[in-house]
Amino acid sequence: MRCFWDEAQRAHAPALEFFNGGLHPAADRPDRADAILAAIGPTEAASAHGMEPILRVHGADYCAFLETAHADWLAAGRAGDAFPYAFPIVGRRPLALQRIDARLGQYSFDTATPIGPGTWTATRAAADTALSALDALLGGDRAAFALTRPPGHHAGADYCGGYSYLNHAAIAAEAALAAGRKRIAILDVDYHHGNGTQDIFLERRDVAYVSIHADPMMDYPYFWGHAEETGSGDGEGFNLNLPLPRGTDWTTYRAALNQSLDWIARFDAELLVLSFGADTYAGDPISHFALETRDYRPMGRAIAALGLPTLIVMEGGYAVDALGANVAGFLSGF
Ligand code: SP5
Ligand code: ZN
Repeated sequence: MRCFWDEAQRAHAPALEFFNGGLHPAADRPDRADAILAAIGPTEAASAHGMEPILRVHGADYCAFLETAHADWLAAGRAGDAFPYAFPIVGRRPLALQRIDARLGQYSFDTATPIGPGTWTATRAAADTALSALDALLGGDRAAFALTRPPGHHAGADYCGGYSYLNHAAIAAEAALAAGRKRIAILDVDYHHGNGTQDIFLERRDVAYVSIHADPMMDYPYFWGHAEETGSGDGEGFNLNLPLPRGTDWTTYRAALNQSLDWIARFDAELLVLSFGADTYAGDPISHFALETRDYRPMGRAIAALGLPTLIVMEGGYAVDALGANVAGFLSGF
C-alpha cells in the first residue's frame, strides 16, 4: 500500500491545550508522526493541489482567518500560540469583527485547538497528503494511507476544534466526487465522534457518514455524535452514529464495526474514506476504550473485506509509544 506523508506537517507544534480548568501539554505532538513513520516504512511526499479542493469544503473567510490568525495574534501583542476565550453562542449574528480574540471565538468551538505560526502550513500539507493518497486510488490502487497531522475530523466548514483545522477526509471525499465518483462512504473509527465531518455532510446523500465512538454523554465532543443524529433533509438516513460506553473492548467494538460495515455495504459506495484514529487503544492518555495492539490487525482485515477502494486518513491516537505498532498492525491487516 502506498503511504503518503509531507514534512511540512511538522510545522504545527502546539505547546499547550486548555481543558479541565488548566493548561496541559498538547496531545497532538509532532513525534506522533515519527512513531508512525518508524513503523510503516517508506512514504511518498505529497504533491501540491492548491486551494480549489479545500474551498469545496471550507469557507474562504475561514481559510483567510486560519492563514493570518497567528500573525494577527502577534500583532495584538501576544506571545505563543493563539487561543480563543469568548464564543458567540447566543444570538449569533453575522458580525464582521476584526479583533483577533473575536475572530478566534467565531471560528473555534473549543480551547484545545491553538493556532501556531505553522498551523496553516501544516494543515494545508495534510490536505495535500490526503489528496495525493486519493490520486493513487483514482489511478486504480486498492488502498492508500495518508499520514495526516494535525487531524481533521472535528473541523467543520467554518470552524476548528478537537485539534483539527481543515477536514482532510471531507476534502478528499469532495475531491473524489469532483473526479466523477457518485457515492462516497466515510467510516470514522477514531475514539471521538467526527462532528466536523458529520456537520459538513449532514444534509447530503452522496456522502454517507458512519462513526463508532465514545458516547458523547460522557466524552468529547459532547454536543454531537448521539444516536438520534441520522441526517437531515436530503441526507436523512445517511448518517449513522454508534456511540459505545467507556471501557469498550474488542468484542463489543467488533459488533459495532460489523454493524457499520453492513450499513456501508447497503449504501453501495464506490469509494471508502476511513478516518482512522488509534485513540481507541487501552493506553491512550486522553481516551477510555480498551482495544489492544493485537486488535488493530483484525480491524484492518474486517474493513478491507468490504472490498472498496479505500483512502485511509490518520486522525487521533496519542499513546506515542504504541502508536507505530497500532497503525502498522491496522495497515498490515488491511
Ligand atoms: C482528533 C482527535 O482525537 N481529537 C481529540 C480532541 C480531544 N480534545 C479534548 C481534550 C479533553 C481531554 N480530556 C482528557 C481527560 C484526561 N484524563
Ligand atoms: Zn480522537
